Amino acid sequence: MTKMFDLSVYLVLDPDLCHGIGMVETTRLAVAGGATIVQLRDKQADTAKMIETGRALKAVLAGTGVPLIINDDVEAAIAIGAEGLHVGQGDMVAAMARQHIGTGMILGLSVETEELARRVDPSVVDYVGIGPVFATGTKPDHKQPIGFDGLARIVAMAPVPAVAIGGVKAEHAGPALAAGAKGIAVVSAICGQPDPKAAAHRIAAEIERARA
Ligand code: TZP
Ligand code: MG
Repeated sequence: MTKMFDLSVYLVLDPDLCHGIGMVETTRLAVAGGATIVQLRDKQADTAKMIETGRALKAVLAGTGVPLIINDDVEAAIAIGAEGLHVGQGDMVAAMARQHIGTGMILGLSVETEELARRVDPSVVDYVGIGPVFATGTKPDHKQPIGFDGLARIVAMAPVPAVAIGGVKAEHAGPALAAGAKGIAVVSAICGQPDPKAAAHRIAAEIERARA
């Protein structure tokens, strides 16, 4: 099965950072600016809340072609009819997640080391999120930052496309792509920004520039 997804401008939502205008409006604006994929990540929400928010996001994404990925909640991802699921190393193991969601949904996995990247099964996992590139306040429990050197080493071991995450801003699109990533995943570079559309557009433009 061919799964179409574009990791270029990967918006990861955070309910606290998005609280001003909310996750749904942030998503609408970010996609208007060029976000290519959106993840609902709400570590405090229960499944019912994830489903409620996810359905609202699905509605705002309808017709845009931008896939919705649900973080760490298989049941919600299925109930929402989301395009994908993302799991971390502490979450349900990827092979098990794949069994639950079936072959048609996108499955993303967070990897923090070369060894974890090497162990990724490309028949199970569609993409990896690699990081944190930099220290970030958005994920207080993050692992040791890897920098662009670490990113390049880990990307090289991964058998599937990779997106760089962790303290990444528009100006890091160039070095992230040079390290082999297909795009950058951002929370605070879009969520809570005064103009999320312009913020997403700036990232999209930097990605294009890096590819030119
Ligand atoms: N995983 C690794 S770092 C991170 C996640 C979810 C947070 C990234 O947030 P920001 O604001 O883009 O640094
Ligand atoms: Mg997790």
